[in-house]
Amino acid sequence: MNNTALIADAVPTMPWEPKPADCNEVVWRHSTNPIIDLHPMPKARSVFNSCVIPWEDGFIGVFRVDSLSMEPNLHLGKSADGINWKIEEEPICFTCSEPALGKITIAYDPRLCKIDDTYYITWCNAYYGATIGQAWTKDFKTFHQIENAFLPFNRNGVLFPKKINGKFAMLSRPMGKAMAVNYGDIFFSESPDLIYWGKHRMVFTAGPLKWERVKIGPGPIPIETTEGWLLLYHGVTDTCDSFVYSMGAAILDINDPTKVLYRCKFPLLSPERIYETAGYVGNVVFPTGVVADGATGRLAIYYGAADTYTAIAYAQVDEIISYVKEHAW
Ligand code: BMA
Repeated sequence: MNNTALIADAVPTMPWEPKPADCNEVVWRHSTNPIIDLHPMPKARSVFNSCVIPWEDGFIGVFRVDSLSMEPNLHLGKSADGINWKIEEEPICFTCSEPALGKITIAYDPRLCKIDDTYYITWCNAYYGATIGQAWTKDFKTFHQIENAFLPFNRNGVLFPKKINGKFAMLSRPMGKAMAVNYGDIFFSESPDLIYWGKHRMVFTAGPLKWERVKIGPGPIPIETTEGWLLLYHGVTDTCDSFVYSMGAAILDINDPTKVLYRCKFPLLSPERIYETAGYVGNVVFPTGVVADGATGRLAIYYGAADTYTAIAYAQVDEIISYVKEHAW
């Protein structure tokens, strides 16, 4: 019987490890993290900030693969268990009827979202600066690129897995031109057709709490629950010489996600393990994917670690909801 707040299909084959007896946290790490190490295939330096989804009897994912020359692009991967991945050597080839958009030079931090019978990929796309690229597929064989959602500069375009009030809905993080200034807050936008996006509304801004005071951005596709949309997001703080990226959580109203019902004052996962603290960019925990099992309320959260590795963390949705409510600010 389904006795969890999670509203999702059952995923009996999803990756899972029970919480270790000595763990007092709401989120715990997969015991053999990282699941994707450096140089996982001949032409790749690293794979991280990627997104996976149940597919046929196993899982499929769109991966950020940084090449040997460090250019990021999007590659398809398949897995039977969600842990051991076979990632294609060549980037996804998108068809696009718009010559101005069709030549992808840099693409990173993909999200993969199923709405009805279609899979949508959104990513950080280079078009006179970072903006949100969009494409769809029904079979993971042909991929149709459509318009960018927004003008530059924007990062982290995260679709909701259902239309809201009859419209496609997206969270994103508008930003300034330079990478390290004009920091980001989380905004909501809606569209009748994925081409024309509007009704942009601020959802929440980087907060006064130190761990997320510099910038925030939406993480994986929002998780539908009886309590509202559970949003995992990244929050960034600064130190004397760098940034620290952690994962936080908030609960948004189910019919009007611009309303924040609860926002947790503590991060749920921060860089602590060596694969999170040391790498191409140290001290980065960057969640971009989640697999949710509606039968048990289990979550497997996929996150990029130190802009170098792919790792998994686990949680129970009901435990996260209680924790967020108990520690809301
Ligand atoms: C963000 C993006 C992510 C990256 C993170 C930490 O702005 O560039 O791809 O993981 O910074 O470097």
